[in-house]
Amino acid sequence: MSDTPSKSRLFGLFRRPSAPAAPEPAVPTPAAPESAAPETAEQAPAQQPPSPPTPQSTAQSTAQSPAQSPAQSTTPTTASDAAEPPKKTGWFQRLKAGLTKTSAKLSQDIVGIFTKRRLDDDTLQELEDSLIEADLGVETAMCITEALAKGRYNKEIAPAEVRAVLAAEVERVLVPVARPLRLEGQHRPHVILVVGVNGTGKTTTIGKLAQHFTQEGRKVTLAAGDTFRAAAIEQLKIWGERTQAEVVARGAGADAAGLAYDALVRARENSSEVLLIDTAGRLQNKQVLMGELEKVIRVLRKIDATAPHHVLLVLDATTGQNALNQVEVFRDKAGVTGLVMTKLDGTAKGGILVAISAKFGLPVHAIGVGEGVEDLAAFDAGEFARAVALS
Ligand SMILES: Nc1nc2c(ncn2[C@@H]2O[C@H](COP(=O)(O)OP(=O)(O)OP(=O)(O)O)[C@@H](O)[C@H]2O)c(=O)[nH]1
Ligand SMILES: [Mg+2]
Repeated sequence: MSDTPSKSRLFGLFRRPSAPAAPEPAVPTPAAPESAAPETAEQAPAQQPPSPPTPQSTAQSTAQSPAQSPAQSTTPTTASDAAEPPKKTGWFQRLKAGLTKTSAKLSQDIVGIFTKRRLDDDTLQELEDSLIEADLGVETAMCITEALAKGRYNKEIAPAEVRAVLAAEVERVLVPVARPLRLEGQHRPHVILVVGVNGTGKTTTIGKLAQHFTQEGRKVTLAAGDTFRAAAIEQLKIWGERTQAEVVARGAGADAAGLAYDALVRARENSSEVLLIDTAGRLQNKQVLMGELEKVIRVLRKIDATAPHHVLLVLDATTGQNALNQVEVFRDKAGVTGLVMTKLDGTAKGGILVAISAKFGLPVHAIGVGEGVEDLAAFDAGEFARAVALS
């Protein structure tokens, strides 16, 4: 398959640009939370790559209305869509590269297990162990071995056939959750609250989404709701400058719920279509901090009883099994409506997305495959399955 996604499958959320984008400098990421915010800082970011993003490629993500209800589609196909844009060395290449450790290990195991051996209880058990080690989750591992056993028991099986079954089963789990982020209804603004533990990529994802919505012609306001650190506020302001989005901020130490309230008032005043609210990273087992998120939501609802319209949980693909607990707690406390998984460009643990999908069934809206503004891709079940099982 091609590493350069065609515009048609380049996401419900993003499509290829009509014009190349200018190179962008990296938005500096504040240092890991320091002592000023000890309650948010107990888990260092799993990965905070210091390097700047790849210079912006010729492809910028722009938005397209997603697909849950075609009638809701808001992004027209433009004339420029007809022209094939310049090729970008692919995000899918990076996804594949990122998942190489996972896929190479699986592939090696499969060859080791099935070469010149019949498919029986022993080989199935060995395969199940290998799949669990790859973070795919017990449930998915069992589904895969069951699917494989059907009609093939006691027969020899080629490793390629095993990998094909693996890809098909992974895709089967992921298809229902691969749902582009969609601005539904007539909300003004659509309020998108972005939550997650420290360093997962929340602020960067907000920047990428702001870019995407702005390029779609929507007015965007950003709320610097990570009020713990001045550097976090600055980081969002830079994204605001870059994406021409107004940023509502207060000084460090301000009340996050009050800031969110102000931001929603302001976003209404300036007729924004989208309000993206950043929040401080917080560990899911910190009751007080989780309570603060609940307060943010309560306060927003004083202005708009339907807000927030999306609560995005940003997960770091390098985290591994802890991500399951993050999903559970943030879902219960903050009403997470969908997931974004970042850093899939460099992890041996990307299989966790399959386990999360099988367990929670929450929509996976997008994946991050790099630090650059274009490095947010709508999640594609088939591509992910192929990257894990067939590459
Ligand atoms: N490789 C890679 N790096 C990413 C991706 N998304 C974010 N990052 C990097 O991850 C680091 C943390 O990103 P932030 O956006 O600051 O994370 P955050 O969740 O806002 O962090 P806190 O506010 O400290 O909780 C930065 O160095 C980002 O550039 C991604 O998809 N791939
Ligand atoms: Mg942040």
